[in-house]
Amino acid sequence: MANSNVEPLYNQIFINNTFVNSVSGKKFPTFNPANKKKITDVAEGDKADIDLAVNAAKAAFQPDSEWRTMDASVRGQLMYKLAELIDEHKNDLAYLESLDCGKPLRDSVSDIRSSVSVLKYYAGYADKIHGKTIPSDGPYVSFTKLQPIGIVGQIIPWNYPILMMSWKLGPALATGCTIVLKPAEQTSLTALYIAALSKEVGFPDGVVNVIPGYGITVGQAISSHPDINKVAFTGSTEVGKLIMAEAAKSNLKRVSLELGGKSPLVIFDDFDVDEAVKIAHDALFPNMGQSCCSGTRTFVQEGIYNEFVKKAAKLASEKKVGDQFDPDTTIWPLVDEKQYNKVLSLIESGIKEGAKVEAGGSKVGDTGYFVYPTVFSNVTDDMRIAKEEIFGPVQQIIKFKTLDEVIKRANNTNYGLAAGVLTKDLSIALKYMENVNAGSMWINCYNAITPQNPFGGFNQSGFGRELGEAGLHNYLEIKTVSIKK
Ligand code: TXE
Repeated sequence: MANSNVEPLYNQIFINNTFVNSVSGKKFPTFNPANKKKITDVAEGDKADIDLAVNAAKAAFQPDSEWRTMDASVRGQLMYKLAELIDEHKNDLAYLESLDCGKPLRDSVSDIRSSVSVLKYYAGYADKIHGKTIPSDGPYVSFTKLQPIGIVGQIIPWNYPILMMSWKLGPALATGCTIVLKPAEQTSLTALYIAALSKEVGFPDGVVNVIPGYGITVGQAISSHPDINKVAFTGSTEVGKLIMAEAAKSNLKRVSLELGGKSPLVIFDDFDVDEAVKIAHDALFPNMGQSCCSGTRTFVQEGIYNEFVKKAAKLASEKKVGDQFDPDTTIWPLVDEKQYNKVLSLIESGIKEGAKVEAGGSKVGDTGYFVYPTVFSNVTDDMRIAKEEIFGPVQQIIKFKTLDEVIKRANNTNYGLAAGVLTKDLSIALKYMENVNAGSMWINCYNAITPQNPFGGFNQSGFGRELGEAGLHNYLEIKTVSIKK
């Protein structure tokens, strides 16, 4: 493995607390996107491996199993221990995460800290999940019992591999489900490492299973599996639709989807321009723009538009492109060739359709998947760069005049994941908040994502919420019990 100081390196399938090769014996490579060099080969799962993992998860979910009979408080303690162990291993995990997906080491460390917080937050919930007593009509004493939904399939993306794993494991473990998780094919290594840590803290066999592989094989086997009770997915809207169709065709498994976005960040001219430029920059460029809730449609009111564009372009141009392990760099590679080509072709479309490049606008050499931080002005709502999710470091600055106009334009999208507004006028902020369709609404800030705040989408950004108390409901069935008096 290139430049690694992380030993052992986990690159097999994890089923029943054991690392094994795939049934087919096949493997697939994983690469460092900064130099396109192979890191290692990973065991490639397929339907047969998913069948084995589901059998393990089913055995772990039997009524008399160790997991089902464990006190909920002990389940919480196990989760807390897992969080602490992840924290202890954060240097190795961060190194692997950065190597595999290209993000800088400090961002990987920060993702791991957030993941630890998410797991601890949900660990606290394990013994606080309860139903209600109901004053029902008739001669009954009625109450609800909230039960774990059962065997859950979880399919995660490559942009925040560890963090997305924690968002999925946290509520599933707290509610007492058993898990078959597929990491993205680009970034399997840290998921397998965390699987090893889950064994070390003492989760019973079959509770956590991790099957690397491709979407079309492993992902499809999860979403169509007759014995999986629920699938949770984070990824593209296109694949979200396929997963929902498979879930419907197979066994009507429950589905929660966290999909793409084209989030508006609206800046009124009563707001300090320098602060707005900084907030808008940080709403988009972290993680090379590869975030589902990035503020990619930057609407700026006409009075400050020109000044804003000049300052935004200057800030983006100051970024230093380079290796994820060099602490002096501020922009890093995209995850793989597919994303790189997608981002470059959308930049090209912006230029062709008449938007003005104020910064960047091209690739950086050919060593890795680097793209210059790009700022477009003169963007109109009908351009592809204003409509499609770019998932790269590309900012669209769009001019607007009035609140009513910008509310309509902000809602003129198939998505609805997040929205932001910067203004000193409370009545403007409140009207915007009431009328713009988005699962997260950020006023005078952006990316206020915390373990306590529910996160998820309106429209084609998906449904179901992750994080917060709401995140538990995806993993629970309500059983209503009535006893005759
Ligand atoms: O996504 P995919 P890709 C968006 C973003 C990006 C685009 C494409 O715009 O440019 O999607 O990225 C698994 N059945 N987001 O191609 O394919 C796949 O193996 C079941 C937004 O990487 O959706 C991986 O584990 N699973 C996003 C996961 O789905 C399937 C994060 C995501 O991959 C599957 C990532 C199938 N048929 C991309 N096909 C966000 N919401 O944060 C693929 N997968």
